[in-house]
Amino acid sequence: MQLARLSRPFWRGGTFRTWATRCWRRSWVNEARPLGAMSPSAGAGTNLKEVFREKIEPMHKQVVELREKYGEEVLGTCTVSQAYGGMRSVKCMTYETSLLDPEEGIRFRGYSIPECQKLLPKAKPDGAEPLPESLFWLLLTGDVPTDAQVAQLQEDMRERARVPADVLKILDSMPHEQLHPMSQFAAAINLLQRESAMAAAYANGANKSSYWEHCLEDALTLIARLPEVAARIYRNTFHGGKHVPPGQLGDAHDMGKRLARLLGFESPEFDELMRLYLVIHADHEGGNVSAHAVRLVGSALSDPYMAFAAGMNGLAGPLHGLANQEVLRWLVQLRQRLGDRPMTTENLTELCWQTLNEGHVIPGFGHAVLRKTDPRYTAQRQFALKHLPHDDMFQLVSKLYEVVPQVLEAQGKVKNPWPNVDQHSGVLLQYYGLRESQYYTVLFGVSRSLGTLASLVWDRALGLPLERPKSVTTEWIREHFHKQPMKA
Ligand code: CMX
Repeated sequence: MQLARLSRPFWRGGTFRTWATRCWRRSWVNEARPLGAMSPSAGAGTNLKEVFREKIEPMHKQVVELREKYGEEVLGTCTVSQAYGGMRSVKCMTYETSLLDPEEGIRFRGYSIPECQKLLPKAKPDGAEPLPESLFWLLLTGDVPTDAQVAQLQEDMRERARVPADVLKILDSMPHEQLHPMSQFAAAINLLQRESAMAAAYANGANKSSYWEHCLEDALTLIARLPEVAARIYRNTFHGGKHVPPGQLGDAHDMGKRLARLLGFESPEFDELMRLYLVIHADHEGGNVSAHAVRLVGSALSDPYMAFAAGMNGLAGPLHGLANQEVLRWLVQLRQRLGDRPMTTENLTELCWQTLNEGHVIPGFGHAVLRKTDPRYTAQRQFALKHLPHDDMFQLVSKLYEVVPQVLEAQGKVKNPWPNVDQHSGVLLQYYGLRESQYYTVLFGVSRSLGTLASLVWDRALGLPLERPKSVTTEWIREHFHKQPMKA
């Protein structure tokens, strides 16, 4: 009885067993395109959809048991200050694909960034950075994939990758100089939405137990198409609309190299940078603005395109993903302000104070959760030390690592004075010739599709309900606490 009551939100109108039976039966007869170009010999072992399908029942079971056992336990509380203060540290949601520790930084399915760099499959023959598709596999299934699994996923993605011609035409006709690349990006995602399998299935009365399949279908198609969309925006806005025809991509089999080539870059080092970039920006647990926006909008059963577009509008804020654009602008301004003076601690300290006294934040430093240097910053620093140790801009960033935390600590209000991911990414991109900083957040967005959409598939697989927290007015707070005795 207790179990049935608790499990109701997951599979309304029945026990887990009846729900699961319905689900499996439906999935055997489903008409959705199987993942991967299934060759006769390809078994479920290399097919992402089939591998994922097997993960759902045990996960459901675990959630039901946990809710039965601990459903009435308090996970977190919310004070009046937290309600006014952006809900910092309020534990009130679950998110399966990654977890952020304030001291240690992000772990993708339990693996730190260095562990992912070591364990995930790389490009053949001599790639050193993980393949983005391998991270998607890990985020979705929780397993480190084999080379064969990644190869099949890549093949499937390549088949989905072509963006419809009329969508490209609309992108080409946008007012590129007036419209920020992130506005073009969000608009493009909404334009692609007309092909949503989830929206079509819902309109045709699909059963709730099949939502995850349509959601996965949309996630894969959208992720596969984002490199061409992103590159189109870049070439339209900054290179007079001269495009690299996707038909000429040759052996660009993985998402990183494909993106690099479509953007117009030929160097194998830049391919590696794109792979690293796509992997480290993919996911940062569930409460950040972009991930939470995707989850929130998706909870209304808006399809993955709609949900992801919402997340991208959130990523475009300067306190979130747009910080990578702001960092490069700030570094360039710092160099101008420095003029002929040497890059000493004293001179840089003075210029950092100038930024603060002008009423601005120092972009690329601080974090709402992290309390140490962001491991995503460290991964990029290691890439720089390997490939561009003598670059001027890298020298400046390295020097700021020594200076800014001291300035922010002296200012006395920042909870975390250490650098975050955005402090370093622009420096690497400009070194290889991608200098248009207004574009940087689009690359962040392409990467974030891997994490937020993997998570969205789980939301639908677990049947998570509509998000609807309770809000109160200031008047309510005044009245409510006025009537209660104050703590001594
Ligand atoms: N420079 C100057 N002041 C800063 C600061 C920085 N880098 N970081 C925080 N502060 C200030 C805050 O603005 C706040 O000031 P007020 O009390 O006047 O409002 C105070 O210090 C306390 O803030 P906090 O609790 O330490 O930080 P928050 O959780 O409120 O904000 C963040 C986190 C990231 C928005 C903030 O550190 C910031 O603005 N950093 C610069 C922008 C940036 O790099 N954003 C990218 C973050 C990573 C990402 O999402 O991509």
